[in-house]
Amino acid sequence: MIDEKKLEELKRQALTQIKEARDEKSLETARVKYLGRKGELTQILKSIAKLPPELKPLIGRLANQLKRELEEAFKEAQAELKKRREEHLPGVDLTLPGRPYPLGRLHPITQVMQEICEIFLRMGFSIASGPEVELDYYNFEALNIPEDHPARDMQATFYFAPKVLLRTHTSPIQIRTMESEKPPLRIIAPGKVYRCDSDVTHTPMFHQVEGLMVDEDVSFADLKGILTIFAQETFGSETKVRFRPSYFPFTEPSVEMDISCVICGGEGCRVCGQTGWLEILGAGMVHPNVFRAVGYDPQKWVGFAFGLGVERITMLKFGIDDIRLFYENHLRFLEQF
Ligand code: 2NM
Repeated sequence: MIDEKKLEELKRQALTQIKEARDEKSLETARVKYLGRKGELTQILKSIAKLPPELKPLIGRLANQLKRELEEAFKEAQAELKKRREEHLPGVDLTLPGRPYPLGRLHPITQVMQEICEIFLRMGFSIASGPEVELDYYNFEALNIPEDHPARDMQATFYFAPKVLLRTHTSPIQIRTMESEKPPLRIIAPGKVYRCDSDVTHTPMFHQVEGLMVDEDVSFADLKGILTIFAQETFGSETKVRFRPSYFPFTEPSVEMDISCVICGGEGCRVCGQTGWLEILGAGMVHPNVFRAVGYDPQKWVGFAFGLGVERITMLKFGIDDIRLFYENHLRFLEQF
């Protein structure tokens, strides 16, 4: 039987539960428990019809008043919880995916240097390395570069002391390797080199890959074949090559290799200066004086060597017109590779 005391007890319970609800879900559970279709107060209101007539007016009035009070209390509690939720998470959409971590990557110069190395590794060459601070002997003398050669000029070379300098090419690596290893030999020497030079096409530090093959029966045809494969693997199988006579103190004969222009395909454009050709490397048959310097018998051994600038190859591969972009380290430039 419903009486005033039961209604008072129900009210106390419901208000306690409303006050203790810490989130909107538990508040809704409480609301359903008392005011839902099968809720405790709803059941009471339905059963009023069955009460003795003398009790109906009082209990009916009290029960309906309690219903209004509880509805009001739930509404207030809901508004409070909603307000608190919005204060703690101002405009945050927790269903959005998280921000990805920015991934690092290899510098374009490193990428192209590795690519070049891999082409020669596939042709049986191994990688050799050596110091960046070199002796005059390894950088110049053993390479048959005479005392009065312009490359020896203070203007072009960074010196620490009269005979100690920053290597101006990676050829000293080849000299050191020949000193310590017996032929036959097939090596490439990638690395940083330094020249006192700085403008749109020159930076004081740049990267080279040089190569050297020594055996008893190496010919100029081997040089042409290997460097043609290199050009076609690097710039595409349609790439044409040509060799022009040149001069280096450490090779005889010496050549420069051109490839058909990567931009116009040989038609002539601004990049190739209307010639249809682009110079990409120097090469030649190793000079007998270089073999003598490392103790190889020039009557027995022959070899070819070549050298290329990695920055230039990278610029041609990706259509970059200013070498300084590689060293300014703007992410919007670097992220393109
Ligand atoms: C070049 C062009 C031609 C070269 C020669 C040697 C060595 F040590 F074997 F004699 N190393 N690199 C060479 C030859 C480099 O660079 C344009």
